[in-house]
Amino acid sequence: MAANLTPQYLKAEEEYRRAATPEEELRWLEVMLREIPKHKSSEKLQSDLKSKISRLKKESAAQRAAGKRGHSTRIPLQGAGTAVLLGGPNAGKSALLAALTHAHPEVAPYPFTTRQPAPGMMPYEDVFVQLIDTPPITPDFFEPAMHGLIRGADLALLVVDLGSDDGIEQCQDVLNRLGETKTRLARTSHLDENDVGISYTATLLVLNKIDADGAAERLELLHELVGDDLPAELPEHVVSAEQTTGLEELRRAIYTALDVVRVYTKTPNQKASDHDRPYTVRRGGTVHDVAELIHNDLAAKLKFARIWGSAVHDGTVVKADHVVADGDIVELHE
Ligand SMILES: Nc1nc2c(ncn2[C@@H]2O[C@H](COP(=O)(O)OP(=O)(O)OP(=O)(O)O)[C@@H](O)[C@H]2O)c(=O)[nH]1
Ligand SMILES: [Mg+2]
Repeated sequence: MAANLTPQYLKAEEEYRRAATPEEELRWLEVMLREIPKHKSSEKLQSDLKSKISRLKKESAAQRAAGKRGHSTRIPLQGAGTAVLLGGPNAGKSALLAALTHAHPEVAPYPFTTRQPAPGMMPYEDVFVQLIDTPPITPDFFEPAMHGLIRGADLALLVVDLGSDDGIEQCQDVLNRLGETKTRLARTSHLDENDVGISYTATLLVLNKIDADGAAERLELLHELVGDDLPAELPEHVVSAEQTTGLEELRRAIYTALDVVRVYTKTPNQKASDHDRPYTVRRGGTVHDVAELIHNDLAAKLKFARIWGSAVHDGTVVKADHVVADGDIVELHE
């Protein structure tokens, strides 16, 4: 990618990667084109962006003429971040949602039990992470709304069924099916170097039903396939949704993968912060980002902040661009 990309460009790129509709894609591509530094090393990227923009404009004009509208199911994003559960039929996606959250999805010993994406909130220490259960992906069945869900999520959990001899192949089917689209899975979330239209979502491999007969042998077989028929780079977590084995580690891994920090706010007259309700911002986020979560106005009027935390002396006065650390208590002054 071109050097010297500005924070504004990178932010637009992140929004584009997560776009769920052609309109959203177009909007952020235009911002990317406007913000890209105009020099020799970015020429290829500039021309890629221009051709993508003109193609999308043609497509949406054609759709309008045909009276069609882009479809997407938007589940309002909540909590410190969102992880989407994916996998073949019967892998245990709904059982995992039920074990990790207070949601009560239907869990049943036959395929295609789940028909609609459904969210639940997973408690982790003093925050919540949104998990979204989804219908299965098979060579013949791929709900179109899944694209937007996967792109928009911070993390994907690819669930593999170690309780059935078909489980590994069904996982490969999911990866192959996604490989035919522009929505794919990888170790980290990013856009493709050679085709900015391809969006990768960070993924954990969740190997479920380790309690089942023959699961240990299937796990060994799976390890033999990693690197050839399965991507080597995905971190794996061996669990049993039914017996809750490995679920605490999985919870922590999900939260850690979101790469957020928790910040507690207090008002100048308050002695202690309201420790029950932290705000979460991406690691590297600033005091300004925290203020924006509270109110846009507050962010605009912010003069300075005082911080209590591990990286600073108690009550240190900082400006809006100060990078916050996990556990910081922040007092905002307008
Ligand atoms: N032994 C064992 N069985 C499990 C485990 N997790 C889920 N199951 C069983 O596997 C079957 C399928 O579970 P679901 O959670 O409905 O699977 P799903 O992936 O949501 O399936 P679809 O919605 O059809 O895609 C059910 O009979 C569950 O009881 C587990 O950890 N161990
Ligand atoms: Mg299900």
